Amino acid sequence: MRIAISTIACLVFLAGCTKSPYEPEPEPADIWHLLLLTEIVSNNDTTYSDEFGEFDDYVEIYNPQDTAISLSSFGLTDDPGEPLKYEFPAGFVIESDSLIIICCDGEPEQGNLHADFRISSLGEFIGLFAGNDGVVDSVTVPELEPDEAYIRIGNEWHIGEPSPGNH
Ligand SMILES: [Ca+2]
Ligand SMILES: [Ca+2]
Repeated sequence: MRIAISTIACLVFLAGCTKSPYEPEPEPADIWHLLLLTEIVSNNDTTYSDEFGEFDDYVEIYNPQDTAISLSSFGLTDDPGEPLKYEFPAGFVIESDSLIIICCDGEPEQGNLHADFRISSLGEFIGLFAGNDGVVDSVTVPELEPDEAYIRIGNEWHIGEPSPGNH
């Protein structure tokens, strides 16, 4: 029986390897900047508190599209090798022209929009991924002082005043 199973597994593997070299690769989904990272605070003393009154690290995300976008299968991460470190809740939608805040507090038990990682105030990569389709937006945050924000202005990033949930 063990031999039979391994033979089947081998055949399945071989079938996967016999794809014609002349078939075009599927086009990658056009997801770059579908949504934008707009503001990151990694050293939050008094800027923004979550629903428990805690001043946590946070990431602000903006939907610049004309339509609402479902974040099912999207992930937020501080590790490019683990795109889905935080997975958005199934069915979660970001409305058109709207901003959302994800608390990066390492306290996923506090609710849907709490990621299981924190952002180093010394600087760190932050990326928004569309499942396995690739990166939607990413930035390397520099070292930040208390209550400084790393903010997107157009396509450039600057250290500035935080405006959580607002433009
Ligand atoms: Ca919290
Ligand atoms: Ca903002």
